[in-house]
Formats: sequence, structure tokens, C-alpha cells
Amino acid sequence: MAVFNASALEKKWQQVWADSASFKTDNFENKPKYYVLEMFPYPSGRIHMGHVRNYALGDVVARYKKANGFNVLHPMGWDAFGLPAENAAIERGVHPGSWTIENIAAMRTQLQSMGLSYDWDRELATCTPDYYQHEQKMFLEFYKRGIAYRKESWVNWDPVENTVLANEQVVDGRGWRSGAVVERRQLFGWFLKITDYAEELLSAIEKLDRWPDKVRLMQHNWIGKSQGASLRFTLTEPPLQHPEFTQIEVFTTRPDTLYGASFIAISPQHPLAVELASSNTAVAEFIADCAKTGTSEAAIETAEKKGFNTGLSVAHPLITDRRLSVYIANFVLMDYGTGAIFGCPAHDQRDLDFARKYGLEVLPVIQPQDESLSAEITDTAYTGPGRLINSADWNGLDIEQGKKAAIAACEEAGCGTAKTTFRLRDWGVSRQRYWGCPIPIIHCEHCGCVPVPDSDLPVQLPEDVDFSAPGNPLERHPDWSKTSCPECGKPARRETDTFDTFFESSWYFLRFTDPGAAGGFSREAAQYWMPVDQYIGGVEHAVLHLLYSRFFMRALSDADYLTLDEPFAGLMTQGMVCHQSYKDKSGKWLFPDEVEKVGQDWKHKQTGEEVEAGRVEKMSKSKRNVVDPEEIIATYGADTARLFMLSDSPPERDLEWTESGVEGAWRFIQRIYRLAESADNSGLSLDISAYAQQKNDANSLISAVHKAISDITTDIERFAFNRCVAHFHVLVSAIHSLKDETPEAAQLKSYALRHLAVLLSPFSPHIAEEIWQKTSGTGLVCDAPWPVADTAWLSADVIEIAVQVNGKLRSKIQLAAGIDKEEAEKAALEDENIKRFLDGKQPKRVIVVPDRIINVVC
Ligand code: ANZ
Ligand code: ZN
Repeated sequence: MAVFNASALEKKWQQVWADSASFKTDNFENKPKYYVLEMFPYPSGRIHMGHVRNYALGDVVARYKKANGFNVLHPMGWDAFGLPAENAAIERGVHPGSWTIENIAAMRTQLQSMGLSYDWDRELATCTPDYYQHEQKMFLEFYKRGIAYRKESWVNWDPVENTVLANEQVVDGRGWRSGAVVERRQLFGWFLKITDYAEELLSAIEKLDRWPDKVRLMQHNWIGKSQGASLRFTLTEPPLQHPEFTQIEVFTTRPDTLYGASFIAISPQHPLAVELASSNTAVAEFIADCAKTGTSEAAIETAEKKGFNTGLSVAHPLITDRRLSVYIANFVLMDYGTGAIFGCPAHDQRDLDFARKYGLEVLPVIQPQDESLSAEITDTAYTGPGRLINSADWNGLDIEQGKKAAIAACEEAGCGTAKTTFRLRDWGVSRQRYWGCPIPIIHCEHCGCVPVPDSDLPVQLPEDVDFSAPGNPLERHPDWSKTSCPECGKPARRETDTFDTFFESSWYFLRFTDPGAAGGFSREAAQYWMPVDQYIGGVEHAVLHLLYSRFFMRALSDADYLTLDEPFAGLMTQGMVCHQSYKDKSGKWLFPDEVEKVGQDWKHKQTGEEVEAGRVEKMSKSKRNVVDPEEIIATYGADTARLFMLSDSPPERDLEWTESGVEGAWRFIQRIYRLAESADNSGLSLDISAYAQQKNDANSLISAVHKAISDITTDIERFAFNRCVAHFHVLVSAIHSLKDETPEAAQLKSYALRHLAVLLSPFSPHIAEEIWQKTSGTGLVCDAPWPVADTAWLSADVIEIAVQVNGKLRSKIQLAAGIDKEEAEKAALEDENIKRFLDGKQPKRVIVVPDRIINVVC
């Protein structure tokens, strides 16, 4: 029996595609363009199942669009800077560069074994000077325009490693590697002014109608527009040592609750707090204590609420004799609003907790809309709708009216105004690391920050670096940072910070449009290809990467690189690849290939011991519920792996990887292959319509082909790839049920299989080529045009009708819906199975229930 030998045949077709440059794309072809892109991977060294899914999805789109006559751009590259390379350097003494290059080589081979339709000529790696030199130039263009700037800001500091930590490197307030309690420190760093674009980035979300709603919502919330008011409270007596402070400005989204204000809280980093600390050690100690929590919002939110009474007070702007004490509080962030708040404990839970702790007044000013609720506050703040009470003239107003009245009153009193604040912060791009793009700035004692002149770009990373001590190797390097000032010529120092790696991923899709271009990309190529028509990747990048890229396009447009706002017209975020997890008696996680199912139970393959089968969850190394793509491809082939991946669930949902599922896909591939063996490969073409008129089963097979074309086209268009796989099964069954062994039937089979090959080609491209070749398709199936369903064949809906002999089910036949009784009877009597049961005898009677059942009595 013929077997599809995946390892040999898949390699064969990959070579054919490479030799004939099947997926090489030229710019400016006279066809409609289509840019499909999967998020490029970090070269960790091995692909995982999440990659396989991501790229299989992208490949369906790319091959389908190519078949539909588009000029398709489908590139692949490497997001090659980042921490893991430095960790490898620290742990294993390898150079981050050579570690990365080796990983890229290994992963490229793995990707190539999947048979993906990439234009490999456009491959890029962001760690090469050939790539990063362009972003140095972009940065300087931004700097020139004030989009890049330097400022001091708070960072997480690991006092043992002497290094800055990213928020995700702070685990429970401690450095992820050293375990040391993380401190907050102020450090100079470089920032991009994404906040200048906040309003635009927010309102343009509207236009992203081919993005998932949940991602649009996440972008919306991240930008976090808050409309409220900024109010100024006057200190009753300026602090003795610091008379320059006369007022405290707060930001509030609830000016309507102003009559319920019972305290003021300022951030530990607020200028007033800092000033007080300079002459008061208790304040200084409190601030130092607050600095022990990490800088992330989550860290601050979950920390216990703490306050320090400064002894100062402010006057309430609308109530003559009410005074509010001024606290320094750890939950007030310096970089949001104004770094100060008024507390209204009755209507804000955090304020209520704080008020209870420090014995402050709780004054309700909202009567809940639900009449059955009392306005009195016990231990839960009331944040719902209602009407104002205890608020003088504003009593009776609803909350929205109250806000307006409050702003108007404060404006009139000259102590406040309406204000909009964004949660979005400027993007800090400085990292104190080696394995990143050097920031092209020179620090001169006399001239300040001086851009590296164009003629000196790129600023390349030094090769000889030492990872044996903690901290930034660039800073420690004996002479790399020593240079002279481009302006005054005096000795100066290079910036030793490198870019956040999100910098590279914010424009790599532009580089793909024109990989050799001198400026990083050419305006013409970018305008031709952009925006990316379909972007596909993990939802974990739904906020930062996408937002930074959206910002970058606008910043680059402002810096005259191109004219573009949105980089990604369509976005698909795929679900996770999951697998059952297994544990042995001692609680140790086991790999799927260490266990087997015996009857209803799971056993350890080697020891035979009972194994506990746990939940189906995201594949992760820690739970060992992983399968290695390389092994899967070696065992079953890429076509099988891809087909199963695509068949299990719709792309946006999680999928469960199961051995039985892969085996099912493998059997299906084999079945198609065997079918092709029995098809005609003479290349002759039968007049199928004429033939179908005489033969009922031919008729239904042709209908099945056109139905498959129609269904698969519709379902690919709406990314219901799993349903496409179901349609393949239907078509294959239809081909299978053609029992005739005449030369005409073989030709008809060939016709059906050729169509199957084109339809299957985006999913399992190797077997598709093989079938195409066996059934005399012209050229390569990857170049074949997508078939168009002939509606004439569709209108005749085909239904399955049961045929009984003496009341027993003996066969099922495919008939056009609404077929008349006479035709149905004829078809039933011609059916091979029925003929066998009749064994030459004449039936006494044939009862036909139209479109339902046929009973032959004899
Ligand atoms: C008084 C008030 C009364 C508030 C009330 C809320 C409820 P969003 O929606 O996130 O913008 N706030 C302002 N600046 C802050 C800072 N730097 N750190 C911590 N909290 C700050 O939240 C705005 C509200 O968060 C503001 O409105 C302020 O408290 C607080 F019944 O002012 B509110
Ligand atoms: Zn100088």
C-alpha cells in the first residue's frame, strides 16, 4: 500500500520551491498587494508549538492570497536583541552574539522544515548593525524634533546586582535573580514622547475594525483617558522651612465629591515631600521606606496603605472653616495626574481604608440611587450612581451634573479647572544592558548631550565584553565609551544605555518591505506595502508592542520618513496550544511521552506506576506538558502537524494538542495519498458535465467539489480554518464513495483530487504538491489559481438518502434535493450495494419518500 513518506517528500518539495523561487516577492508588481506577517520570534534556539501554530495560520493566509492573484509579501526575521542572550553569557560564558547567531541558524532550519511560504531573501536579524544603524538614525531624528528626550525617573534597583530591573523582573518586591529587596532609585534615561500622541492613538482605535474587540479594549484602557479636574488647595500656613510652597494641586475624576473631602495625600516623590524630607528625618525615613516597593502600578496597588501626617493643612476651597490635613501616602503615584489627591473616604475604597487607619472623617455626599441603600458608610465605599447630598447648592444633582457644577464653582473661585489626564506614560527606552542597540549620544561636560554625527553611525557594540561582574558591561568596558565631543573636540563619554528591544520590533515590518534600503526602508516600498494587511501573533503583545508600533508610524511620519498612521490593518491573535499535564505519585510532573493510557488509566511507560492526569493547560516547561515540534515533524511530517493544528479549534481559541488528534490527521493525509494512487494520471480530461449527466454518482461528486470550493473559500475568508478541515473530510469521503472503476471514473477522481490539492495547499502544502503532480496538474500547486465554485453545481443541493431493502438499511446514496420519484428509484436500483442485495432479482415494489428514504421490496 502506498504511503506518504513525509520526511522524504516534504524535503523534496521544499527544495523544489526554493529552486524555483516560488515565494520570492518583488515590490511594485502590477497586482493588488497583500502583506501578511506573523510576529517575528525571539531566537531562543528552538521553536515551540506556539510558533508552529502562529506560522501555520499565517501560511494559510499567505498561500491563499497568492492563489487569489495577490502580490503577497510574507517575510520572516528575528527579534534578536534581549536579555536571554546576556543570561546565557553570564551562565555559560558564551558571547551573546554567537549564541544568538547559532540559535537563529537552528530555528531557521526548524522553520524551513515546516514548509512555510516565506521570502527568505528578506530575512533580517535586529542585532546586526545593518539593521540597528537605521534606528539610531531614527532616534536622532526624533531627538531633533523633541520626540526623544532625556529625564530622570524612578526605576527598580537591585542593590546586589547593581542593576536596573524591568517590572517583570521584580517578583514579590525582590530581584528575580538575586532575591534582594528591590529599591526605587532615580536615574537619567531616554524617553519617547508617546504621550503627545495619546489622544490620536486613542481615537484611531475606532478605525481598527479588523482588530479583535478585546485588543482594542486593552489599547483603550492602557491609554486610559480620564476626564476630571485639577484643583488647587491653599496651605493654611506655608511650611516654615519651605515658604515657597503655598498650594497643592490635585487631580480628581470626582470633583462632585469635593464636599466629602477629608484629607490631602501627596506622593512620596512629590516636590513638597522631598523638600520636607530635607529638613525632617522622620519624613526622609518614611519616604525611604516607601521606596522599598517596586515601581509597577501593581506593586503599589497591592502594598499596604501607609501615610505620614506632615502636620500641614490646607483650607477647603468651598467650606470656609474646613481644614484638611496633608499626608504623604505610599499609594499616590508621582507620575499620574499631579502626584497629589484629595481623599473622599465615603466614595473611594482606598481612601476609606486610609481614613479608618488614621482616624479621619468619613462624610457621605452621594445618596445611592437604590433607595433601599443608606447613605451611611460602614466598611465599603459607595461608588455607584446617585444624587448629591451634604453638598450645599449641589444637593439633588446627579453625579454628572455635580461634576459640571463643581468645575464651574472652582473656576469661579479661581482654584481649579477641567482637566484630562492619560494613564499612558512616556516610553522609557533606556536599558542598562549590553545586548541591545547603542543609543547614539555622546555626553560632553561642556556641550551636554550631543548626537553622534551621521558619518560616525552606526555606533557598534564592542565585541570584547566581560560578563563576570554585575551591572552594565558597556559601562565597565575599558575604553568603548571613551570618545571625543563632536562639537568641541574635548574628551567625552558615549551613552552606555541601549534601547529597549521594543524599539526594534516597532519598525521591522517596514524593513521587510525593502530590506536593502539605505535608510532602513524606502518611502516608495513602504507606501506600496503598508499597512500590513494581516498581522498574526500572540495576545501577550496586545498592548505594548502594538501600541509602540502604532506610535512609531506616527512619529516616523512626523520625522518625514513616510506618511502612515496605522501599521496593521488586520490583526488576529491566536489562542494558546494546550496539553494535558501528568504527575506521578510523588507529585513530579511528567512529559507526555513518559506516560501511556492503559484502559481508562494513565501509567508511567517505564515503571508502570499509576499516573495522575491533570488539567489541560497551556504548554509550559514547568509543567512538562510540552511536545517538541521537531519530534512531531520528524514522526508525522509538517503537513500532518499543520493540519491538526488548524483543525482543532478556531484560531483565536486555545487548542488542545493530543496524540490521537495528530494520528487522525496523519491517517487522513495517508488516505488522500492512497486515493491519488487510484486516480487517472494520463492528463486526459473528460467532459465532466456530459459524463455527469449519465451518472448519478459522478453528478454528486462534482457537486461535492464545487460545494467544497465554495465552503472552504468562505471559511478561509473568515479565518474558520478548522471548518475548512471538516470540508476536506467531506470532499475526501465523496471521492472515496465513487466506486466505479472505469477509466472515466478515474478521470473524474483525478479532477476532484486536483481541486482538493489546490484547496489543501494552504494547509498541508507538501502533500498538495504531490497530489497535484500525480493528477497531472500544470506547474506547481503553489502557483495554481484558486478555483471558483460554479454556482450551477451548487444550486442542486445534494442530500444523502437511505436505501432499504425489505425494510433494512442497505445503502446510502447522494441525490440532488427535490429529485423526482422516478429518478430516485432509478438511482437506488443502480446503486452497487443494492444491486448486490437484489442479486439479479426484480423488485416487487419501490416506495420513495421524496428526499428522505427509499424502500425496495422484493
Ligand atoms: C477624589 C476622589 C473622590 C477620587 C472619589 C475618586 C473617588 P482614574 O480614574 O484612574 O483617573 N488619583 C489621582 N491622582 C492620583 C495619583 N497620582 N496616584 C493615585 N491616585 C490618584 O483615577 C482618578 C482618581 O484617582 C482621582 O479621583 C484621584 O482620586 C485618584 F470619591 O479624587 B479621586
Ligand atoms: Zn563638547
